[in-house]
Formats: sequence, structure tokens, C-alpha cells
Amino acid sequence: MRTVYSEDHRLQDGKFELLEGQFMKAHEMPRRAEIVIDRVRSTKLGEVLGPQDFGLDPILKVHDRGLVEFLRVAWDEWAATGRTFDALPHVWPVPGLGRRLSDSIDGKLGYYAIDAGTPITPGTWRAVLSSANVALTAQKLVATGEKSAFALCRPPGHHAGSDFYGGYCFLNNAGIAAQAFRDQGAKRVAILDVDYHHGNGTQQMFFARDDVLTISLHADPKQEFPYFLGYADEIGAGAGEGYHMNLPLPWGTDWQRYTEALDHALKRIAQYGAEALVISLGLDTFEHDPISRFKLAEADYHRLGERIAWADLPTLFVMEGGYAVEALGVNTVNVLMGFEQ
Ligand code: Q9C
Ligand code: ZN
Repeated sequence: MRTVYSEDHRLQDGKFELLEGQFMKAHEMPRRAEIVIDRVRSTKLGEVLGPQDFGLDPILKVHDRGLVEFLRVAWDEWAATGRTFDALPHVWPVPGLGRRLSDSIDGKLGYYAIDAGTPITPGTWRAVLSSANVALTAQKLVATGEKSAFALCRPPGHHAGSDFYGGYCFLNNAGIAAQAFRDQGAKRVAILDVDYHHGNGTQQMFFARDDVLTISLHADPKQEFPYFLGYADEIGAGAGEGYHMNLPLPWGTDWQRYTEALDHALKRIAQYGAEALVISLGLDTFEHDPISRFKLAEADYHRLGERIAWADLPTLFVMEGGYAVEALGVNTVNVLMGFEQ
């Protein structure tokens, strides 16, 4: 399997995040992608290529121009106020407050962000744009006949929706790639999200659509971020009713419990008749992940890849979360090798 990767991800290097009320060193760090690309190379998984530039058009098919334009200039507007540290929001437009878009960068940050864990830095926009191009380049490999490809995206994407960012994500790489499959002629596309966290951005983006089936396996939002979405009764709306599935699982979920939900998801994908499959590949289900509470082990990732291969579909893997950094290369490539064997 070929991997698409760009060193531009290093331009996103946030110092701190607000995690459960505490300022902590950012978990979403450049070392994550570096350890994965090292493992891709040392295992000889396949050729590594750089991204092509697709411009803004494929991004604007699923994201509002307002969000994209904000992300492009946010650092400059922040820096213009004299601040040299990372940009984080600190006030949000909850329903009782209204939702006017302020001229102030602080107002804009709260307007577009869902959390204070996603720092905007001088290099954020370039890293984000490059991450989307990585996804689109790998998508093109699959759309033009390769059985599978790995988009080593960083920053990740699945918490970003059409008009919001957060959860370490700015643009929804998997969603952008799924839309590209549609625009290139695939009638039905499925996105399977195996990141530990609910793929709230992906859900929001495709909630009213029946041409992109979205399924997320994740920690129960009763216990875990993003708290407000990801419940089992969210099944899609309008034409999209029946085309979204949430499979929330409790803290402590191990492979045996996980695989029951996974089989359920894979059955739905088979029944749907997807022509392409996008995997939002998060490895934060790992037993030693520092911010998560599932119990998957190293060898389980090989099994995960094997099961995904049973769907027998052209498959694009898009990197999402995973914060047990030293194990991230092995776990990620275990999925990809499990898929190929
Ligand atoms: N325990 C991804 O994995 N903070 N994003 C959670 C609650 C946000 C994770 C704090 C975690 C976002 C792509
Ligand atoms: Zn995650």
C-alpha cells in the first residue's frame, strides 16, 4: 500500500491545550506523524509520495467559506493584537447568548471553535491545507484503481464540521476525500470512523445525505468528549435518515466488545452497497493511550485491518488520533498490514 505524506505537518506545533480544565502540553504533536512515517519506511509497507495541490475547490464542497477564510487569516489577526502565544478561544455562543460574528479575533475564535484544545499557531493554515491535500492525493490513488492507500494526515480531521473546528482538527480530511469520491462518480461512499472519539464533524457534514453512509465507533459521549453528540439515536435526518450510525461503547472496552460493534458496522456497509470506503483511522483506542480509556492491544490492530479488508472495497485510510506516541507507528502500520495480508 502506498502512503501519502508531507513534512508540512510540522508547521502545526501547538504548545498547550486546555484539557479537562488544565493547561497541558499539546498531545497532538509533530512526533506523532514522524513515528508513523518511520514505521511505514522501516517495514517497507510501500512507496511514500508527497501531496499534490488541489486548491480550495474540493474543500469548499464540504466546508463553509467562512470557516476556511477564518482559518486562513486567524493567526495573522491574532498576531496583529500583539499576542505571540498560540490562539485559543475563551468564550462561546451558547444558545442563550446569541451567535453574532464579532469583528474581534476572540469573538471569531469562539464562533468557529468547539473547544479550547485546538491551538492556532503561525503555521497552522499551511499544515491544515497540506493535510487536506495529503487526503486528496491518496484518494486519487484509490479512485484511479489502487485497492487501498494511506493518507498520513496531520493535523487530524474528524471533529471538524462544515463550519466549525476543534478536537485537534481544522478541516475534515476524511469528509473532503469522501466528497471527492462522489464528485468523481462513485454513487455511494461509506466512512467508517474507528477513532476512540466520536466523529462529530463527519456526522454533521453528511447527516442529511444518503449518498455518504457514516458510521462511528467511539467512547460513549455520556462519558467522553465531545459529550454533546454521538448517541445511538442519531441516525440521520431527512433524506439522510438511516444513513448515519453511532455505536457508543463504554470505558474499558476491549477487543471482544469492540469487535461486536465493528461487525455490526461492516454488515451495514456491505448492505449499503458502497463503491468506496474511507476509514477514519484513530489509534487512541489503544490500552496505553494517555487521554483515552479503551483497552485494545497492539495485536488487535492487525485484526482490525483484517476485518476492514473483509468489506472487499477500495479503501482509503485517513489518519486521525492516537496519542500513545511511542506505540503509534507500530499500531498504525499493524492495521495497514492486517488489511493487506
Ligand atoms: N477527556 C482526536 O483524537 N480533549 N481528537 C478531550 C476529554 C479533546 C481528540 C478531553 C480530544 C480530541 C482527533
Ligand atoms: Zn480521537
